[in-house]
Order: sequence, then C-alpha cells, then structure tokens
Amino acid sequence: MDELRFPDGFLWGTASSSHQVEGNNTNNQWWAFEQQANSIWHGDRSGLACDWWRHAEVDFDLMQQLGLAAHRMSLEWSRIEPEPGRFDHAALDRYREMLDGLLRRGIRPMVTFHHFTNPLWLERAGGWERPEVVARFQNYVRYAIQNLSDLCNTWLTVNEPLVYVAQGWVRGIWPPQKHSLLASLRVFRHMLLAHGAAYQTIHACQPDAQVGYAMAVRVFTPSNPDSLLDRYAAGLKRYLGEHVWLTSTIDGRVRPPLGLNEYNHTLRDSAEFIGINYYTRDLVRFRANPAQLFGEEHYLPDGEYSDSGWRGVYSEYAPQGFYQIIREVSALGKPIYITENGLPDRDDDQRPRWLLAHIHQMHRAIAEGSDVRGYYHWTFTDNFEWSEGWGLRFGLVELNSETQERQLRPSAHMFSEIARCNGISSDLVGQYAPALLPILFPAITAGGPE
Ligand code: IFM
Repeated sequence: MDELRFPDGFLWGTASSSHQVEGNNTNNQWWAFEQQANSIWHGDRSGLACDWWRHAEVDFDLMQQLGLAAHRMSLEWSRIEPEPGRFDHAALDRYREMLDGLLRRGIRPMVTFHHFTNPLWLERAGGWERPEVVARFQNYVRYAIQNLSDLCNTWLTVNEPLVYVAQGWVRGIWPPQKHSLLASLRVFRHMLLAHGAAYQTIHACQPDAQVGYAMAVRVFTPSNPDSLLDRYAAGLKRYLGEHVWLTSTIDGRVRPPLGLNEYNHTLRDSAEFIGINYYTRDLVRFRANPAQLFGEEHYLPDGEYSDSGWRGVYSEYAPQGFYQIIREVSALGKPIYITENGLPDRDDDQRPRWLLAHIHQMHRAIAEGSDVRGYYHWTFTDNFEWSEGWGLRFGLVELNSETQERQLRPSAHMFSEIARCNGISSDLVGQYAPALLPILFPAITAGGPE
C-alpha cells in the first residue's frame, strides 16, 4: 500500500452557513425572497432547513463519529441584531452552545460573520449599497466577538463577496434582484471596507485571532489560448474577481474600479490567512458586450459535469484548476485554508472520485511548497442551496428534509477515513475510485514496489 500523507496537524472538516442549515431564519432578506413566487427552483423554501437552530448537535455527533476535526459555520446577523442596535442575548447564547458543542466533541470551529444574508432592517435601509453598512457591520462583529472570543479564534469576515455581488446586482437572480454595474461596484467596495473594519475590530478584542475571508476562485481560462482577445477577456475577469480584492488586503490599496488606488490602513495586511472556495473552472471567450465584461463563459460539450448542469449552472470536473489556484494564491505569501470544495451529487456516484482527485491536487500543491492548513468540504448535511433550493445536494450526509432523517453517503465514510489517516492510501482509492489509481499512484499501477 502506498499513501499520500498531509502535514501533521492538517485540519479535515466541513463547512456550512447559518441560513442554509439553521431553519426558520424569518428575519432576513432571503426568507422574504423565498416567499415570493418563482424566486426559488420548484418553489422551494428554506423552512426548517437542517433544524440546526434547535438540534445542530445531531450533526455534531455524526461529525465526531466520523473523526472530523474542524467545522466552519456562520453567524446569522439577523438573529444577533434583530433590530438596529438591539442585540439578542438568547441568540448569542445559542451560538455559544453550538461552539461549545463543537469544542467538546474535539471539533475546532471557524466562524464566518457574513454569508449572503442580511437582517431585514438593514436591507430596508439600503443594505450593502449604503456606506453606513461598514460601521453597522463593524458594530455587529464587535458585539459577537466580545461574547464569543473565548470559544473560537479563527474568523472569516465575509464569504464570496464577488458571488454575492454578481448574483444580486449583475445577474439579478438573488435579492435584491438588480441589474446595475454601478451599484454592484458600490456594494463590492463596501464589502471590502467592511472586511478591513471588521479585521481591526476583531484584533482589538482578540489580539491573537486568526482572521481571513473566503474567496470563490474560479479559474477563468481563455477558450482559445492563442486568441489575444480571449486571453484579455479571461484576464479581466480574474482581475476583477480575484486580484482587486486579494491584493488590497495585502498592500491596502483600493484598486480600480473599486477605488482610485487610495491607501486604506484598515486593509493593509488585513488577513492572517486566505480562504479559498473552489468548485470549477470557466472557459471564457471574448464578446463585444460590456454587460458580460467582454467575456462569455461557456462549457465543453464533452466535459464532465456534476448534477448542477441540470439548471445551466455548470460545474465542470476540473481538479487541476484547484492545484493551479492554490499555487497562485500561495504567491501572496499567506497561509491558506480551503474553506469550501465539493459538488452537488444526489446519488453520490461522482463525489468519491471528484473528492479524491481534488484532494490529490491539493496534495501536489502542498508538496510544491503551498502552506495549506486545512480542508473544509462543502458540505456536511444536504442543505438549502439558495436559488436551487433543495434541488442540489452537496452533503456527505443525505437529508430527508420532510422527516429530518439522515443517511451517511459512501463519501462520508471515505472522507472519514481520509481524516483519520491524514492522507489517501492506494487501498482507499482502489476501493472508491479505482480509475484514479494510475494518476494518484503511478508507481503501483506500473507494477513498481508498494
Ligand atoms: O452553498 C454554497 C455556499 O453557500 C457558498 N459557496 C458555494 C456553495 C455551493 O453552491
């Protein structure tokens, strides 16, 4: 048997977000959106979600049984601050109970402050389009950190800011369903400034905190690498989607189009680590259309896709992009956590192979010097997948949302074995995805020594 081992202390866990798992989050903009006709696929609603607000411990027990060492969750702003300036201690106590519940099971928490949802009062006051949001967010973060810092020291200020902006203000398919490039830039800028302000606040309350953010990084690849225009279109998307944000949190410069290169001291060196959410790559071909940022994303007819292809939200099997992105982000000189990676696969007939192939690429990047500290699979239990409702199933654990019954998918057992062994063995690959053996263990398949 051969093995790909990970560094000692490497964290294996899963990730989730409040609205997707807690249930009955009635006081945020997503809940309101779900009540409108035709907003969610099949008319689904988050409803009781995975019932975590009452019974998260059911899943925490399963995580412990599977030997997982880490979990990333988020706080629901609308529960903690249901009205402007009024904080709910009972809600805070429930989060204390959850964090304590994880710790008592040997599971290290990582906590996100903003994962797509806003209190209704904030939304009604103009939400992230208004500059006041920066101080409001900072206020909420201060209150939360003052009350939770004894239970957690690893924080993410915001999750996937670009996805939030693109879905809500460019494509207009998430609340507030707008199509405005100008407003989208304002929102993106406010999120960046809110990150900087929150970073400073967290450190003022908890000097040894580890703070980062979770960036969705898609590898924008020129459709035709020989075409200058395709290369330009892909490059523009990478610049806007990744570079502008990442570099400003290193050198403190707010670059165009979010700013005029002005220096902002709250942003300078404002991350102890960078969180990467990786799902797929996008092929980009040039189009003379500013609304598409001069690039159209498209997919290969003969590519392999996860269940998401059903809705035109394609997720292509592209594990080598994972390696590429980890290597690129490493160049910024910060440690990395993989804060999300996964796929929708109700039958679990693709997940074992996809998961192993991605973990292999992460191993390659680490072997070449990338400082990756942990991997958080998206997600533990099937949960409410935003516009796709209950149609896309990302969980290692299958959820019957009517009865709340849980059933471990084969991938859950496989992931458990990876976490326990801190690596991937050739036996494991032979059992779950034999087609990968020649790629992961070429020496064995070539008849070499075990
Ligand atoms: O479910 C989402 C999550 O909230 C953010 N990142 C992508 C996941 C899968 O689409």
